[in-house]
Amino acid sequence: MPEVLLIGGASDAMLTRMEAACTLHQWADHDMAWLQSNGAAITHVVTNGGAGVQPAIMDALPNLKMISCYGVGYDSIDAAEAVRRGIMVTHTPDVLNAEVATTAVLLMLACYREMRRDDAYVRSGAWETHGAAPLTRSAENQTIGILGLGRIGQAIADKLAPWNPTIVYHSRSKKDVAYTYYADLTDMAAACDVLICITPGGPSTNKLVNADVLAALGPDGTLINVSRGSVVDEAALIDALQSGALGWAGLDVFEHEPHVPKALRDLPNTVLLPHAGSATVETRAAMGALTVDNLLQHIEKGTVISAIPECADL
Ligand code: A2R
Repeated sequence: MPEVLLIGGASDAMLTRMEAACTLHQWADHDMAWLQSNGAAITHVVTNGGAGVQPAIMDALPNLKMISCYGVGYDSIDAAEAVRRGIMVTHTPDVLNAEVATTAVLLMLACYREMRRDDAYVRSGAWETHGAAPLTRSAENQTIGILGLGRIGQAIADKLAPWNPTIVYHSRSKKDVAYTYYADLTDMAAACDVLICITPGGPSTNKLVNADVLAALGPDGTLINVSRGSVVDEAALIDALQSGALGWAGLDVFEHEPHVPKALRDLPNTVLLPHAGSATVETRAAMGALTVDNLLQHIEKGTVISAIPECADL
């Protein structure tokens, strides 16, 4: 049976299917010394977007043929190096589009309608002692900028339709869509009420949302990040939220997860989630199924369902 290294967790359903078709080694049970002795037998890795495959692990797997990544983002895997070594890498696009889009809309509405504040208002008894809570802002008819109009970005635009937004977007290339394209992110931020980040992580998007972009979004602006923490300059974000240069932030991702700076946790104008964009039972099951489908198809036929773009020609 092919030998597979599992980095990170897997559901029971995933484990059952994998254990029936391969010899599964769990990285959590081993260390680098074990890998140096046993790595040559391993042909496949199953990992997730957070753990990826660190360079030292890739180096210790000279016969690695395929990496199946659970998650659409794969910035923790050196894709160029994988291609150079002829290693196929797959991920789980599309099956999480709707869920991550729901998370983005949820964060945006929670900011606009002050869900945290009003929930605390009821729980503290303040409603009974102080009367009605202060008014909130309407999320209707806003100009919403999508940074990264890909699969999930489009799903977010679709899901926002009932709030009658004007959708605009910034990405590297102009798309064949009816929304207005901004070649410059700061220009787009200046035109927006809300900026929603949904690009991949990695070097090309590192701190794309910097102090200038946040200042352009402005005191009445709302930043939503459901992409990667690295896309936003977190220190600049904290400064902007503390000074009032930026109004609100709804964040699912952070620079050094699971660490979230106390300054962000203390701010009343933030809504924070623990990287839960796709974290429902149903969507995680679909992601797990596609992760194992890719693995088993590669083992059985040498083909895959959803290669990362860099590996499309392998
Ligand atoms: O490359 P383009 O022009 O198609 O734009 C892509 C955009 N993007 C960028 N935009 C501005 N500056 C960059 N340096 C840059 N790099 C990429 O992000 C495209 O519009 C979008 C990505 O779309 P998809 O590849 O379809 O990814 P998907 O499935 O929407 O997932 C996005 C990310 C994942 O990589 C995870 O990090 C996260 O959502 O869950």
